[in-house]
Amino acid sequence: MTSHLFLGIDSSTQGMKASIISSKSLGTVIHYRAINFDRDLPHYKTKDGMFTNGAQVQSPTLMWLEALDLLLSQMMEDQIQGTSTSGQPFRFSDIVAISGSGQQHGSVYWKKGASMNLNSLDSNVPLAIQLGYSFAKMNSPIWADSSTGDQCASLEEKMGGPMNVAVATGSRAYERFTGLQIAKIKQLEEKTVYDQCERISLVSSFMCSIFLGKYAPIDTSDGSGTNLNNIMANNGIDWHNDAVEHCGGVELYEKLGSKMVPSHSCLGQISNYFVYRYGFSPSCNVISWSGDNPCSLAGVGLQQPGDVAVSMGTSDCMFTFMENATPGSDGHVLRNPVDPLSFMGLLCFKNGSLVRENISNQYCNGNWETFATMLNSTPPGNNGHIALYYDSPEITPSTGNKCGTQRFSADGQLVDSFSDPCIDVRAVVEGKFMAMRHFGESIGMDIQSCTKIIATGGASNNNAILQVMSDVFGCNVYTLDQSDSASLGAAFRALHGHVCHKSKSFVKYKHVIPPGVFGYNLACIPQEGVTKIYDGLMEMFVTCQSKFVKSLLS
Ligand code: ADP
Ligand code: XUL
Repeated sequence: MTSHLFLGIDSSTQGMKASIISSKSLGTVIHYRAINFDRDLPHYKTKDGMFTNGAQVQSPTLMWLEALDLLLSQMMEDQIQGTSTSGQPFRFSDIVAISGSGQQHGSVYWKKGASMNLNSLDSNVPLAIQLGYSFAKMNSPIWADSSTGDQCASLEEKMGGPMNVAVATGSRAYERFTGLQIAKIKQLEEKTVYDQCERISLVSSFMCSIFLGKYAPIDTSDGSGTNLNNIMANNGIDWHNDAVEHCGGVELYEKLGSKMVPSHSCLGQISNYFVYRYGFSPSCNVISWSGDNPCSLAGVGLQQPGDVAVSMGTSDCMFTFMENATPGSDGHVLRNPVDPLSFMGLLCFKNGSLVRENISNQYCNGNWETFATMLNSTPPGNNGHIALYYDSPEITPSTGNKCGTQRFSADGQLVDSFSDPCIDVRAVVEGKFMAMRHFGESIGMDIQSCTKIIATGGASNNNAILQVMSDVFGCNVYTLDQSDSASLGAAFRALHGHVCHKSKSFVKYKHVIPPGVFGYNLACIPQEGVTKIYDGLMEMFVTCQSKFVKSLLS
């Protein structure tokens, strides 16, 4: 019997990754491939996939297109050679549905007339070449950007304060959220970009458009990262009129597309480009793409209220399944990507893997094993030493467009440096998890009764880091066989969307991807008596954090 395959692609900050699963054995990833932008596409000259210019952070739009062709051609080679991660052969022609995941908030500006190019893609010409002139802006602002402080202030003022924006859209105005990025472009680049642009996509709907060969709508879950959405009405498919008109004027409705769609929507069949160039079946369904954190939620199997996951990719994120929305001044509420009636809570910390990497490069020769050994050589609680490393402007807590590092001795006094680099290694890890614990509680995540955390993303490969997570939260930490939950979640969502499409109605995610599919591996359990050390440290940590943020913002 032919197996039905499902493909999920993650277009993330530092790379692009693909997972193929089979309906026959959902627990096995048939094939996984990843490319890294800096390494595999060095001619774009990105650093960690980005161009950073102070608070402004962008990525080259064409790099994502070139990456997609590179990834698929590598996979086609694997198919021909008969090599796959699982040892099981696969064929693109057996893929019945595809979906994907995009780094959240990033935006792509299609030039007037680009839809014609998209509708008539030539399978003989690489995407980055034939779509080379299709964009009003060659670099896309991405989630790491924090240059829109003025636009945030203006939206919050217009809507009657941060809480009003949060209640309306799920989050108060955040610098990286797409609506504020659009507002800035409209103000600064009106004639050259905004007026010339016929459509604005998120990274997710941009990549989905390529697969569809026409503009794809934005899904409700990733659309919740724009500050332009109406989080409550009609299961989140509407734009919020006040926000849209303030950020981009009435013309923005057309540029965004009339409505958002639930994340499980089937949007049509794959473009002939992929049929002729890579051998996909013309009947392959394209399911709406979504954000990377929403896809990770699907990939780690959060299925009920209270389930918590921590993703440690470029950014560190903590997210949870929520039945009801209670947006507040910290964190975000998004529509849920696997259940259109419920929500997901999200906290995002910008200074995640790259800050750990900096410490590792500085003190551990960039070797993660040395990092783990140094971490383990220091006692939990770090003898009271605390430090905050905001190499780039932090999102949670918000430091606006300011960055910096502060270290504190056990009595809460500022110090220039620690006596031993091992203290820095522990401080960078403990500080992140204490911040997560603090902000998690403040947005109503039930940290006290949480019994398990699922860890994912690049840094979840490091058990010493996971042990600190387990100790700070006082609960068991689990990992999945594949640490890239975003592309896996996208593949699961492809199957889910396909089943909903076939059934002509919504089918519960857990009926399609049963909880038993997620082979969780117990990575760490809290060490006896250690969580108490962090219970005692939390107050001091929060005081140091507030002091530092205050000094940065003053
Ligand atoms: P993204 O999806 O945002 O592109 P990934 O989930 O692929 O990011 O994670 C990439 C990050 O993972 C790298 O920046 C690296 O610092 C981190 N990483 C990879 N392996 C380890 C490890 N063993 N220990 C700690 N961090 C790691
Ligand atoms: C989430 C966020 C990042 C990006 C990139 O709000 O800004 O996690 O999704 O991973």
